[in-house]
Amino acid sequence: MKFCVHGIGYIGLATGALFANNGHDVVGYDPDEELVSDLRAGEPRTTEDDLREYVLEAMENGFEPRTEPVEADCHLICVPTPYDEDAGRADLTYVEAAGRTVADLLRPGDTVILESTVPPGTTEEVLAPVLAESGLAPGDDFSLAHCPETVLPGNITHELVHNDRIVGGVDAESADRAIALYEPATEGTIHRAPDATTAEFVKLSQNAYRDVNIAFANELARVAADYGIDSRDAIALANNHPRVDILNPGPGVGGHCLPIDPWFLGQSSDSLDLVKSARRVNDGMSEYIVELLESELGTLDDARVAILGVAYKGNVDDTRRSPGLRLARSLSSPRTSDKRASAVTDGGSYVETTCAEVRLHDPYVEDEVIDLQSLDDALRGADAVVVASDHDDFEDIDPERAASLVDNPLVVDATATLDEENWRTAGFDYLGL
Ligand code: SAJ
Repeated sequence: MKFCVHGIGYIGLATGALFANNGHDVVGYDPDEELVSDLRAGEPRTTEDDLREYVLEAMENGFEPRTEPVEADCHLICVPTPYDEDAGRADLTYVEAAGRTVADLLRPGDTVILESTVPPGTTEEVLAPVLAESGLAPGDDFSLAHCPETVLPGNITHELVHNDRIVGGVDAESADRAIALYEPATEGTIHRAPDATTAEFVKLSQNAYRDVNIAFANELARVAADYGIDSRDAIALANNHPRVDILNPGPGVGGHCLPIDPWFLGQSSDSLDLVKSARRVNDGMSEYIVELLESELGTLDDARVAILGVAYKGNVDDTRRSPGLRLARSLSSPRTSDKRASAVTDGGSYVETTCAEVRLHDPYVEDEVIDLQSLDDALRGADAVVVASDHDDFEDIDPERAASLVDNPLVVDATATLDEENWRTAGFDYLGL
């Protein structure tokens, strides 16, 4: 069967490779010429080695990256759906544009599947009308379904094949057709949702559930600190119960999915409450760490803070909505100091504020815009060290060497990545969450 994948970023690339490696004839269409030429030259943009191998295998199996879309029996839409902060809504520009591209190529009997994560109602109310501009009717003349991707960055190749999937069609035949495509290519169970909107809702619920669970862990971490106990010990013990599975506290929740999907879920509803609070709790973790540092150091005035990890989580190079960068922004933005309070009380005309000097280190990230330093440069003269991504590499940092470089041996291990005992032995004040 002939496939055209619209958008060969992270998800489209992997999904196109999946179908190519399962015997289909797949074109990966993307207007980004550099992306396509890199791929054609055998250079997929990924730090995941097994995904690279999987894509290269797909190229040998005929997977063809192109800057022009083609007619196909199945059009898979895997385009980005950014969150428009100002509007507080999903930006569906790319979905609409992909829909127009497909509409120009659509033939009776084709199948169109939307994989991008979208607010409930998008397939039926946004994509279907765009596709109908072809003169063909969704459901009657061609099949249209939503089959959300659910792969975990860092483990994509395994999850692509093994995860269960949810499929919802605009009618029963659309769902049948989509299920028939995914079933032979994957090993997980393909679950039929009653309709496309339910499939969209389910995907968003999965991510909102995880965000709420992490928020609960983060709240427990703050409460545990008030009792002087270790939240991770407490959570591990609590999780021995057969119906309790609390996630891990950390410096906040980043990435393109968990911090955004709760807002997509509530986009056309006034009923978000717990989910909204969870977002606030998770976003508040950077400020919590700032307060922790302020209380340990007395003041953040010119304090040098080394943040280890600007990727949004361990062992990935993605910095979108990264907790480490959020913490850096909080530390670098001027804060009201006691001096300012007295200046105001004294009726002084100047405002004195304080902020820390932040150094960033991340061995996984290459980014021209982010000013990253070597580990030694970040640690040299530091008054505090914060670990904000659980990269495996950080487990190998030698605490003795770190102690010889810093000015003040204080470490906040927000991701529980370091060996507490070794760091304490090296002379560090070790704080966890
Ligand atoms: N985090 C914690 N504590 C935890 C687990 C995670 O603070 O116990 C933090 C991470 O450090 C990170 C953030 O949460 O900052 C998100 O990381 P993640 O590994 O939980 O998830 P993502 O965003 O990489 O991928 C999620 C996954 N969704 C679920 O597990 C329900 C993935 O399966 C989805 O495909 C992906 O979103 C997506 O594309 O929607």
